[in-house]
Amino acid sequence: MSVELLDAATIVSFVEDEEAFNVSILDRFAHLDTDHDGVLSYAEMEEELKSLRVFETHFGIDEKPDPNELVDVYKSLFSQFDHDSNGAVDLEEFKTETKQMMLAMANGMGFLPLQMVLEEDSFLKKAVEKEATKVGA
Ligand SMILES: [Ca+2]
Ligand SMILES: [Ca+2]
Repeated sequence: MSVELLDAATIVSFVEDEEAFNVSILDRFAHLDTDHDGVLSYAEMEEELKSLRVFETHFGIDEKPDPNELVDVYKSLFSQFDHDSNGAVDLEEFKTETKQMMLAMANGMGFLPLQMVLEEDSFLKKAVEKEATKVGA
């Protein structure tokens, strides 16, 4: 985990660079798919869902939720990913939903950069790193 400064433009440019975004999605998907069956079960998605929770905490939605409520939150996030409700998230669902969530977040951020605690290998962290290389180049 590290603390990074993140703004909406960084997220949007990361998501809109389709080639780089697809590579990150594939990477992340492969990492989460621990039994290598090509889809993500709820248990496999849990890690990702927890990192998504970080967003909500930053936006001030239930700061200290009780564990039971958290399970409900994860389950509803999972069903958001699972578009065809077959109990598993495939690569296409993962990609579409991740993109939508990141764009929704960018919309909610406005123009002011936010300080966020980012997990290593999370999409937001990758977005920040990508932006940093661009600035450095
Ligand atoms: Ca799997
Ligand atoms: Ca599905």
